[in-house]
Amino acid sequence: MKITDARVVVTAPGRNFVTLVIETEDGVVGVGDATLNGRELAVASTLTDHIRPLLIGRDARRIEDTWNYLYKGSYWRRGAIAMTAIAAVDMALWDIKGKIAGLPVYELLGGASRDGVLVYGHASGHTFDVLDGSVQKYLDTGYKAIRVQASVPGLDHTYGIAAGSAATYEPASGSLPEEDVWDSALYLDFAPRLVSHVREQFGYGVHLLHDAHHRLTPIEAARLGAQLEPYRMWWLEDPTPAEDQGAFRLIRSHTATPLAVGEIFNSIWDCQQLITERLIDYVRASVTHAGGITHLRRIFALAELYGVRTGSHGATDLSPISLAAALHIDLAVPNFGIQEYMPHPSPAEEVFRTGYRFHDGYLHPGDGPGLGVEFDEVAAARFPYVPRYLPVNRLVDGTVHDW
Ligand code: GCO
Ligand code: MG
Repeated sequence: MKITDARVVVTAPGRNFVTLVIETEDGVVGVGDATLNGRELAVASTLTDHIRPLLIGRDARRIEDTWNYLYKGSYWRRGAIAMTAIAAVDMALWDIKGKIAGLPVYELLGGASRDGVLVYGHASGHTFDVLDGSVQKYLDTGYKAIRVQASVPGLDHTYGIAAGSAATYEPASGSLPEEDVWDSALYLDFAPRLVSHVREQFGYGVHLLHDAHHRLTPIEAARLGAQLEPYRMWWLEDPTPAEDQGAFRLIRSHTATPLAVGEIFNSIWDCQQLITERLIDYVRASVTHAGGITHLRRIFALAELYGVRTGSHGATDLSPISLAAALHIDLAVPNFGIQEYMPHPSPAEEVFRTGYRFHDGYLHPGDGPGLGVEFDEVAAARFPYVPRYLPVNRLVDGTVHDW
């Protein structure tokens, strides 16, 4: 079954998404997500200028061979742009395979290991009052797990807080990134108060998560983890930048608060030490940024050997195709932990018609063949690309800081 076309569509229904559409000589069409927040056009060019010519004429059924051809064949390995491009091809080929078989992708991955995929929602607020309202909304909708973030008093702007009653926090449009000012001392005083407040208001019947967004030093992270222990978090996310995997030994030796890391990882090599030394509890690699279903499965299989569970990134910059692919994997793998879920901003649903469904705190990918997402290219053309950057973080004295 030869590939006859592979085209990239960049569209912004509510936010930017990059989608790869692969067509075959039999008329079966597969779709893959290639969105890399703030670097969308680089992945689009990699796919259009360098990968498309390699795909035309290849057998769409040879997923593993195509993955290795693109990964090993390019000589230059890994990196967010290359791995996101390979991921999009891989997702589209799994979509095609499911459609040929007439089966949802999770059936091809070994079938369902559970009835539904536990998800966590994002509650946030500029004040505790707004945060409480947001938590209550998620509880009323049936969520069993909630990430809690609030503006740090003393800082002008804290990343990850939705404006007003909005459910998402998208980067502002513009030709330059916004710049935030960060102060770890203010944050470290505030974060335990934030979580303690939520426990006082809502008790211990809901799982709580919190994201530190790579901003701490290892010893700061160790202290925060220890202070959060009484509140029995589901996880503390990205306490430090994880390029330094060994730093987690220090954090781990000081705290029993579970740790989740990996939304920016793009290969198994980024988390090899974290997993094999059991330095984390959840690996957050995503299907779009970590090489597609083929590679993410390998990361999760390695994690399974060491008792590390999955907790994939699922913010709105991962398109509905990515979320669908994640749900198929989540449903199938034995060591699933939790899936991040932020419903996509309107009008994404006009462009991506999804088959997944939310019920009582769980998502299910649906039982349609393939990934179960229909991509409407005519609708996509109505929403042209808008340049947007993720913000940049600086310390009070102007030093660029991790974020
Ligand atoms: C999360 C993330 C997001 C990312 C964003 C980057 O845990 O959901 O940290 O807020 O920053 O997805 O593109
Ligand atoms: Mg995060």
